Amino acid sequence: MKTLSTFLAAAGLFLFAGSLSADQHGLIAVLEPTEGNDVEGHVTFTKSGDGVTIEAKVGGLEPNSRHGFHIHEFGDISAADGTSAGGHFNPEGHDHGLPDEEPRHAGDLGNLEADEDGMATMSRTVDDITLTEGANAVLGRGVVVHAKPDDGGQPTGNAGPRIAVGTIGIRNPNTPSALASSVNAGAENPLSELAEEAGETAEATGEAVTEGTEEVADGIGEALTRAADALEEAAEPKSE
Ligand SMILES: [Cu+2]
Repeated sequence: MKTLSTFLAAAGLFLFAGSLSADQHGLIAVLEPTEGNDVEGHVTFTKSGDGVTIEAKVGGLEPNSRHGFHIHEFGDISAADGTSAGGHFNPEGHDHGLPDEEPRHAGDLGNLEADEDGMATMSRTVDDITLTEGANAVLGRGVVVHAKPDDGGQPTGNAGPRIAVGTIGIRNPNTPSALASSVNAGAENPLSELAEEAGETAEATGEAVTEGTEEVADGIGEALTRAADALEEAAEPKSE
């Protein structure tokens, strides 16, 4: 009985820790290109007061283009064309709309706007989704980048095929991608570079320590051998 209750307590703690980390660290969707496309990036979801801040960094788009950008119902990205992600995430059964319109689908994030390098960043705080709680929770759902702009038309904005998709999961706070998302993106991201440098330094330090320790051990070994030789010599009777 004691074992069982200990086990249940541990399991409860584990579940608690799971939802706690999702709320503390936020969520991330890593976007992968659908078949025939080269678009990739990531989207983070961070608790912000009563709302959720969504930050996206997406590359590989056509220069100066606009692309419909939505949370979709399913985190299933198994279909090569992304259709397995289903329709727009719309837990309240509203009509489609652009982000500054009400009502609209909870998953309606409007458009990504690519710069001349085909890179798009977006930051938006919304109050109609949650990370993990209730019917509007986005954990486990999908993010879709479309080939065409979302024009706000019914039923889903006429945004065309899906060029990148990702599943929304719990973010690891220790990865460079999580760091990168908290600042303005761009190819040269100072934070992710810093994180990379810190990682390399830590690795180099680790190697140096290992090498140094080995050298010291070698040195001690040699000194002991010399001392033993000297003792042996001293113990030997002088025959000369
Ligand atoms: Cu969509």
